[in-house]
Amino acid sequence: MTSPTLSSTSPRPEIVVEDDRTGMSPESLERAVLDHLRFTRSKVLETATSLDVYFALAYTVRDRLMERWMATKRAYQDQNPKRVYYLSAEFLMGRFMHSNLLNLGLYDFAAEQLRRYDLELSEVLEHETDPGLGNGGLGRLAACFLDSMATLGLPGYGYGIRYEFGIFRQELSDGCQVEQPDAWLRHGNPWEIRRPEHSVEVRFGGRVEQTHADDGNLRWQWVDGQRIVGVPYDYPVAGYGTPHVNTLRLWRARASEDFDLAVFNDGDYRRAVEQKALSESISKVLYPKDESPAGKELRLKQQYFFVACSIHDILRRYFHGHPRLDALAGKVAIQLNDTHPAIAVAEMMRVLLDDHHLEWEEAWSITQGTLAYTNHTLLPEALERWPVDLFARLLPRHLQIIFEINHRFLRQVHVFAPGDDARKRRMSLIEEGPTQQIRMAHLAVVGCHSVNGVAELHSELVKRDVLRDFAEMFPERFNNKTNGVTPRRWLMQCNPRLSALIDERIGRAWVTDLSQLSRLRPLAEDPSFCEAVMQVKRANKRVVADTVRRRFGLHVDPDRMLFDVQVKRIHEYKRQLMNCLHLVAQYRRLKFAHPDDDVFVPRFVVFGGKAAPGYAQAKKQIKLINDVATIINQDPQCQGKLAALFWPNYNVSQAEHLIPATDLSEQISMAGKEASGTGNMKFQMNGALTIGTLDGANIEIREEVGADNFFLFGLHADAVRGQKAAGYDPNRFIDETEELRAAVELIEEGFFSPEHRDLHREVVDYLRLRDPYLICADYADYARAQREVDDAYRDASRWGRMVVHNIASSGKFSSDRTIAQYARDIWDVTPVPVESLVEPMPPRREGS
Ligand code: 26Q
Repeated sequence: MTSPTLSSTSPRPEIVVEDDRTGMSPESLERAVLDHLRFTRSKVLETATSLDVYFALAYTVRDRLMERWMATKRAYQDQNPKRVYYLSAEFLMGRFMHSNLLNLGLYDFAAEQLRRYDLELSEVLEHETDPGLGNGGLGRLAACFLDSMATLGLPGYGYGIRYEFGIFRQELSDGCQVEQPDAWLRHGNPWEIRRPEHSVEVRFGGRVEQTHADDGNLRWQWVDGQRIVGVPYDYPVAGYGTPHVNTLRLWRARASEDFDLAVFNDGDYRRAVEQKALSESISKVLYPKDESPAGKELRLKQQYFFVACSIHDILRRYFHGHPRLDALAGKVAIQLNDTHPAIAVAEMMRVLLDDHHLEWEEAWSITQGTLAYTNHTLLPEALERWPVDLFARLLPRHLQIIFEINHRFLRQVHVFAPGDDARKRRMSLIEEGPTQQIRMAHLAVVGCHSVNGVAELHSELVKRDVLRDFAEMFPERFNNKTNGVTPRRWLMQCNPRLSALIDERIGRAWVTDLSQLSRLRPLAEDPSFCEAVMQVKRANKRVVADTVRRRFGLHVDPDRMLFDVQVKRIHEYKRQLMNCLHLVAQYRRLKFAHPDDDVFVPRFVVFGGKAAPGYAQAKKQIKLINDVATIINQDPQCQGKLAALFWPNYNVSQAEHLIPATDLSEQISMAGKEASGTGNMKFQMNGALTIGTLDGANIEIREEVGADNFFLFGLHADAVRGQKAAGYDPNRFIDETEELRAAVELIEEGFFSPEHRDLHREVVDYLRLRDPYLICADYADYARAQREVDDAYRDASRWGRMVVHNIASSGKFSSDRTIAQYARDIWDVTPVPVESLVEPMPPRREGS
């Protein structure tokens, strides 16, 4: 599909830095914005809307990334290093403009310049729609990883899908979640560049033919079926403090032209148009993460579509410098972000066998040497499976290859454990049952040289539970890479006040070496520094309090109230319901138990997060939280003491707003269920204290900050297993725990749903009869830890010290550390120098 470019026929043009066009001086920048207004938006200042200004500024910034982007591509081409490809069905990038301004050192310039036209940069930035091409943690992790790869100067690429509709926009109507489409491309997108010359054709359906090759060998060929074209859109990913600009390449599905012609010529115009729309529906919408990922045909098509396009593209780039495939694993590392791209195992084999005529053994060793897999879940019901008959219909050749992989693999299992048929059944890539299913996690483990979990506990549990048999057979494959987050977006960008304060004390090397934050530790004993940190916190809380008043008409006192925040997807295992029960208990205490309780620590309790549209239980919890919040906020007795809010449409931008203003971070999942969590790290970095269980990366956070600076509660993972094995009865705990019993009864009697007293009966039944995530068993200890939170908060200087300890101990949780470990242990890639032809801007301290 690749059409010739100029460079393939003529000598490569030198990159010329036209200072006039892309200069960094205030004059050039001003000229550029005015030019883009005129020539790109057809406006002059007098007629421009602030959306026009946003676009003119975005193009101005983009122009200035271009030289660096081309220089980076040139450097990678010339030096031809081993490259790494991060395949992910989701990239939750967040807005681009702010971080690109910071990376180029242009933030202050832009702010000053706009001010002269009476515009606030922060308001102009609000025009950018937050690209929500992900569900939550896994998609955001992919975005942090791209940031770190660029900043570390690694030749890394992201590959994914350019969904036309991202994760739905969440509205609340009478306290219930309502999903609205997210048409994020409506106004156009200045951050992407369409690259039709690198389009790739992908096949679905058809059949497998056996042919005799000239060399006398038998070959398989996948023929006929429907063909769809993947058109790539590239996004620049700028590193910080380096000229590196890497690429995120997202694929859009289009009907292929000859397909169009053929069907249209049939004369059945209506069918032809329908078929075309059907082909293009592949990249139409991001699937929300469901409570049970039932085999949706379109989702499998999405997965194969982006994997096939990406592998094709990766090999095209590889063949530039290498005539033969035997060097592939030395030149290409492909990381699979969960099993969503796990079909890559079969696709790689198909390409090597059928298109390049390699022998099975060689193809297999190249495939395994190239691919690596990251697991992100311990919930057995969340492991992906696809019905065999669906595969037979859409990907017949891949099915054949998977059966062959399985056949050879089960022979190996037989050698490993002769006669252990139960083990073979457990390990098979094919699950037997009423319908045969392909187990994608098994395919990934068998086809990859590395399998990693995302926090120490998680990686241990992967070996002990979900993939136990595999860990016994291939122990060397299993490893841990504890997640991290980028300190650029999650500290420097979202919390300029705290960043400035840190700079004052330890300089700004922390931005690219977060371990430097440990130098703040001695300052925990310096009351003036602690007070300065708490002043920053109050300033950030005031900003949020202001938003809360304007948007929700709710008055909260940022100077007195503790801001207590739980933001993440709504899921039973994350236990938002336990937090809600505690909120009810707090309310009861104020209202009935001790109305003039003067030791009551005033709190503003914030919940936020989306529920999968089909996840009834999660949606009931949203409604309950909203009903409880409404009663509390209306009650005069709560004025200034207790307020609650379900923050609608939680996304990356809202996180950037809320996290810097949080005092208490709720990380309260049932132990053994949260693979890692990454929100926990963002809160810690921004000086929130954590109330949490021994789950995921909480354990490592607590290890870093010390037990005294972390509010721990709850059963640990083994005790959870013990409870369950012993026949768990939630009622016993409800009866034993007065505070819990009273809270449950208040909900049960319809106190929070006066119009419809039975409304929350189901949530109560859920707790009394099932409580699968042990909320009742953990409640008393949770409430105890919350009382400790109150005690600590009442002692302002103690709290300040704890906050400083938390910030100072967050260095481990930079995604730079995580990526350096992937690069060394799994990918074997090293930084590539890029000589910038443009003058780098000295990184500057940015204003708020
Ligand atoms: C699957 C099938 C059909 C539709 C959707 C899905 C689907 C989509 C997204 C399944 C899972 C996801 C996302 C999972 C996820 O975000 N996991 C989180 O990954 C983080 C990064 O490693 C961890 O920190 C979290 O603990 C983990 O929950």
